[in-house]
Amino acid sequence: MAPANRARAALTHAAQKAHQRSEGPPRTSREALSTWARAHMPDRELLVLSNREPWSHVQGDDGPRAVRNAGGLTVALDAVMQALGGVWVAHGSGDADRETVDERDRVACPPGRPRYQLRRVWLSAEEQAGYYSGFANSALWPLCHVVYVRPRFALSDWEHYQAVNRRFAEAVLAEAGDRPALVFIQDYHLALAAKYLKEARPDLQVSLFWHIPWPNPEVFRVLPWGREILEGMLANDVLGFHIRRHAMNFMDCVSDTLEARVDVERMAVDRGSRRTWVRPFAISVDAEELSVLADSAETVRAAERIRGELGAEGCRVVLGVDRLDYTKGLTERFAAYDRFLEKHEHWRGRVVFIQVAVPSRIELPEYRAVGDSVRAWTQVLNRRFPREAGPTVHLIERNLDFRDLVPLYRLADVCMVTSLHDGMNLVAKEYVAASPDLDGALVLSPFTGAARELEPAWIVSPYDQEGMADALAQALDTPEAERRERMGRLRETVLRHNIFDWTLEVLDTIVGLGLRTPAAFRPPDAPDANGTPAAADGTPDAGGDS
Ligand code: ADQ
Repeated sequence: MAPANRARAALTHAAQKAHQRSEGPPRTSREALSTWARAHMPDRELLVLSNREPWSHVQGDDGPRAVRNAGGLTVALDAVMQALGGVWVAHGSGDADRETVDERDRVACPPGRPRYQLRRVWLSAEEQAGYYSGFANSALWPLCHVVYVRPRFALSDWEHYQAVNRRFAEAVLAEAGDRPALVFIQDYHLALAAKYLKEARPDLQVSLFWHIPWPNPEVFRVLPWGREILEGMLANDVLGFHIRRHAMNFMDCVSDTLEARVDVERMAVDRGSRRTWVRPFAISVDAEELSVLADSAETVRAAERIRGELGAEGCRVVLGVDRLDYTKGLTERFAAYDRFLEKHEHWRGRVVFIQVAVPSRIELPEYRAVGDSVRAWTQVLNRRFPREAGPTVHLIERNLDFRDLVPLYRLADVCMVTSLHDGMNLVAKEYVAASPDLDGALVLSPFTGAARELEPAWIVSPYDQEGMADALAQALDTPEAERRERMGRLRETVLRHNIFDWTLEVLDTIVGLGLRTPAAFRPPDAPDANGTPAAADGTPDAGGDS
């Protein structure tokens, strides 16, 4: 390298380091979350309930092998569970799961370093088809996402959904015994679990986080069992959504459907003798870990190796990373890419598009159709816009390990997130966290929860093909200084609020609002702010028999 170039490289490096320092440390570390949990939840067991298990066992050449079902949420809850040592109840889906549990269907986790118990619930193929593929993914998922895919409402799916929710609740109750416990339920697979839990144990503290959007009443009212779903959800003490809009939509649906007092100012719903607090909590990623991994020499080397393998030397790289799901706007993205190359000719042959797409819910026809569409578009684009050094579009249809995904984030000059509707979208935040050199640009759909926080992105509607093609061109054409400045602001936002902040906020709110709930709405035996148990009629216990 010539001395002038070396000097410039050193100055750039110094400026990046200074910028990274100015971003400051994340507010909550994994250790801080563990310390908080031990200090604030010492007297009750934590029970997490989710459809997906944090660890699966799969058959390997030398017998069962433990596989971590990674994801920001699993990692954060795993940290709390390791600190507190509770029980995680989930569907046992690995092909060696049954071989690895004890007589109570439990396996100690993390394997090899046991700190908490995973209690597996078994579902038959029929239950899985009705509860998961049926009601959860063919009725609730399209209903909540409002992307013009018509939800399917089948009575047998609904019956399986109720039965499986009850099965999960029974497993939680068996694990709780008669001890005080805080149950933290995840997502739309388990809308009814709280109701079954509270029927048996009104004193349990039960909360649900809903990871997908919530529709407005006009959309919601087509659900034949809308009343039952809302009643089930109102059995929770705290209900969390990613953004305020989804929380408000939920409260509007309650107002329209049930006899209940909806207090918009306090964000609380009172029904009979129960109160449910409704709150927004924006989920995030383990931003610091991603940033450090992306900054490592190993990642930089891997990124350059991939560049060579894909024939992308001298080219800019555009990236998409998604489950193959119709809500992610993949067809719209490919169509916009086609228009981009058609209209912005100077980029032809100078940009490579990498789409990493993990197959998802392939038992459903709508999902197989997304795969077909993406494969067809890849062929069309590669035919229309050939390049000498390699294909214009690379479609990688598999699940990548984080160590393989982060180099792609690092390599990408632009990441496209084009969801037609999305609760949050973690890919947007992962990409920003994994761009420590500030060399990147995010094209982001306004219909993601993430768009509320990531305003310096190039925000454009996936329904606007022309706009998306132009936004992509702008993201590539914008001078480097502005691109870096925008990425710097995005990183500041993502690093300031990580997945451990989210977990701490949710748990702290559950504990704190439990204390603030007026006695009239508190279940018998639940302690008030002074730790005084309430009397059976809900009034505070006078503390003696005099
Ligand atoms: P998802 O709809 O699954 O999550 P998203 O938030 O983007 O969507 O998370 C996807 C995760 O899967 C990311 O961590 C990403 O890295 C990973 N992933 C995607 N494709 C992959 C591949 N090919 N290989 C490896 N990993 C891949 C739901 C809601 C979202 C909400 C999250 C969390 O739909 O709106 O943000 O839950 O609450």
